[in-house]
Amino acid sequence: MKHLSTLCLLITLLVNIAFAQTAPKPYGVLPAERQLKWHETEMYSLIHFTPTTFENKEWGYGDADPTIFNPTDFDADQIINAAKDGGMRGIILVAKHHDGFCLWPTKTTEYNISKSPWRNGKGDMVREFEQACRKAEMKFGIYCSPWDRNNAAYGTPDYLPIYREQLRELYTNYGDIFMSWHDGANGGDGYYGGTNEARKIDNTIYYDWNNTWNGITRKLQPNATIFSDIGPDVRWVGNEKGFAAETHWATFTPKPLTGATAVPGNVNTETSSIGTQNGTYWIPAECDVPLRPGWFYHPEQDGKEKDANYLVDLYFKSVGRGACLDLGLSPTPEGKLHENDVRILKEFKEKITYTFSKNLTQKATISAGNSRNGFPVKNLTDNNRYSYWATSDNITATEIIVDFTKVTSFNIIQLRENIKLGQRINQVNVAAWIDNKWQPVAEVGSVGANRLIKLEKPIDSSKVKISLVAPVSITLSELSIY
Ligand code: FUL
Repeated sequence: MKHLSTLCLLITLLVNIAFAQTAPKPYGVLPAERQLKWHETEMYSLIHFTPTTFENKEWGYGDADPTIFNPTDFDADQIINAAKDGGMRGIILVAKHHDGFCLWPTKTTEYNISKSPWRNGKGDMVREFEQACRKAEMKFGIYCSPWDRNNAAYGTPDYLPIYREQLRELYTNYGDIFMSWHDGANGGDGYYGGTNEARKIDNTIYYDWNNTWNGITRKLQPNATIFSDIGPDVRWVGNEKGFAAETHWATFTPKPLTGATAVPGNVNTETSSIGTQNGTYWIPAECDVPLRPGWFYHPEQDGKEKDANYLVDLYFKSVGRGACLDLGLSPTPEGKLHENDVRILKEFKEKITYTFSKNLTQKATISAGNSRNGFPVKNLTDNNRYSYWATSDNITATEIIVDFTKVTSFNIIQLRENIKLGQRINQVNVAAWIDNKWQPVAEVGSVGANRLIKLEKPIDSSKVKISLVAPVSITLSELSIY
């Protein structure tokens, strides 16, 4: 008896070894750990609040008297909690905008918060935002504008060491940041130490980004993703409307606008919303858009905020296309978010929560045309973006059938790839079993970290068929239907 069971065990072991398949080989370029974390963040907010708010402008000229920066009721917790209640998982604070005013007591310029009456010149607004984030368990990121319309040295070689020192201060004194954000607005007229003139720079070389990023950011904040129009970790989507292209590749081969080399300031952003299938680098898109018409608060824009339904639509067109949504928030001169903004954020989150409250695949029977040994379809419904179902190496097209057993109404199909293996899938066809036959209901050309397919109207059907195609074996980590 004992021998028999040992024999059985041995046979099972041998069978397992014979049929076991190794994990599929990754395809193309892959995300770094910091980029995986960024994808998981999905939604965060960019906060603009500087003397420009008090001037009721979008771009401060750099000449505002620091004494105008005097929020009477500043409350970082109110702002951060409102963002959190809107479903944001982090914020990026504009620590310095183009006007050059630093929200922290920097040693690099006199034009900073210590010259304002706020907290009697003893305040540090970067710190207050950072601490409010830590308290609310929100990620914290920093935007420090390279263009500085106040600084007398701007446009000369003396400015770069000043800017770099500002980054050093910000990356050293405020804990771990998840994103280091660099806008692309550069040069033009400004105060520049009182000269009031136009200064032009060649933004492809002036900031020497590679050395700034490799020598400072990577060293001081190795977990932060770096954002600019070209990456290196996250690319600008190419519009400030908040959406990526219908087909979005996290992989990207930046094309130069002119000349041979694509560098920050010289990239054809027309292709940025699509990316490049099987591109050279993993540089997914961030979709930035302000909640209000402008990035800064303007009282005359009260009532002109995007409403919750509009935001839900943007969510589908950004997060739902494998990108992230960066929603701009702008405190009022009092130093809080306007009640309209707070309400809209809350409504937005409620709508998202309600939309995704009942995943119909949880109770359905799922089968696949092919399943690689060790990578079963049950991985598709375990709510884990990195566990996955996969096909054998030679299978590059197959189908998954979701059987609800009874007629069920749905209008959203959600797919996720395990992007640790690259972005593979390039065709998805969805069909529903209606009138005793498969009828096509949707078709998309990319999946990536997340894909939301929203049907024009709800469909009543007992079965759904998802046909998938990739240049290599197919892998999918999540399949949900709502
Ligand atoms: C742009 C800036 O010029 C705007 O003022 C704003 O900060 C936006 C987020 O980035 O490049």
